[in-house]
Amino acid sequence: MTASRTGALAPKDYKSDLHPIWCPGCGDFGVLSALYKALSMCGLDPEQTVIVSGIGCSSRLPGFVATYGFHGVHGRALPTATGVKMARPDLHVIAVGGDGDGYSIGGGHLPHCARRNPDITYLVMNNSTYGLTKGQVSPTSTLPLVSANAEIDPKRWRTTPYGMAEEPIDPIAQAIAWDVSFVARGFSYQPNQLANLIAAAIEHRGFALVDTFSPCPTFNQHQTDGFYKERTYALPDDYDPTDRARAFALACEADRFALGVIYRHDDKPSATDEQRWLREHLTGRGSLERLLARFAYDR
Ligand SMILES: Cc1ncc(C[n+]2csc(CCOP(=O)(O)OP(=O)(O)O)c2C)c(N)n1
Ligand code: SF4
Repeated sequence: MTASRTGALAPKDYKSDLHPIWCPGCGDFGVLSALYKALSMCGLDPEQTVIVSGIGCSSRLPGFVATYGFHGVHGRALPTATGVKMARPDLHVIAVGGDGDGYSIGGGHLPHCARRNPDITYLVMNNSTYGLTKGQVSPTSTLPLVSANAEIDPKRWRTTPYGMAEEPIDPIAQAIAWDVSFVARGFSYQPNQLANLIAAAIEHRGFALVDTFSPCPTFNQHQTDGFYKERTYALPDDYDPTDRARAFALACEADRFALGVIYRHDDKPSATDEQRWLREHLTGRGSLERLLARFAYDR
């Protein structure tokens, strides 16, 4: 590894020896490059950093970063990452994955992670499809009900050739409703802005979600980079992310997607801090010994 001018590691120093095997044009390349930059901006020590994922194209990401990594079970990135952080609060823990992994099979973990508020960053590469399993619709797909539209190739949506009748979920609105303590949205075609968002999420104390539009050109012919370029806009400088009602209203905007830090609740106690307090408190009072003594018995 080489040191940058500031003495910190440069983005390229966080690259592993593995070259990404994503399709040409996959949005996940932009997310990976933004993550390298954010790790460098935050000056994270690779030996003190763990990246945890589930299963999916996006969940391959830990292999491409020269930190510790854990490629786990589909949908279980958050419980695994929480376990790592609670066992080793000194480490920086980043969970990554897709919208199927995070909002469908693993969706039940999100509200509880929000309640616990562990000090971890969660990066969701939202391509609105199941890329690795060849393009089924996902919980964030907005494929129209009837796919007569020539822009949508039915061969690419083999499991839903006539479109889809279900309403998509909105991960940003859900996260705000659950009081996730840092909620941001990025776009993989704006890697510099995304790097700033990821760096802010890493520096946030508590659970931070960065949902990123990360198009899948191979299987999602509907939510393409052009689709998001037309519909996204940057939040103005005077936007106040601590106003929860305003953030929720913003998340509910139809066909218009704000990019930036949409909501933050900085003074929400983090599970990491609570755990430290409990450990110190119990140890100080000798409660552990008293607890163990209750199990002693005379033969
Ligand atoms: C328990 C379990 N169920 C289903 C699968 C099959 N499977 C693997 S990846 C995946 C979906 C991946 O989609 P997403 O999380 O959106 O990630 P992407 O590939 O689009 O990045 C599924 C259903 C699995 N590996 N394990
Ligand atoms: S299938 Fe889609 S998500 Fe998977 S690597 Fe290819 S472009 Fe990326």
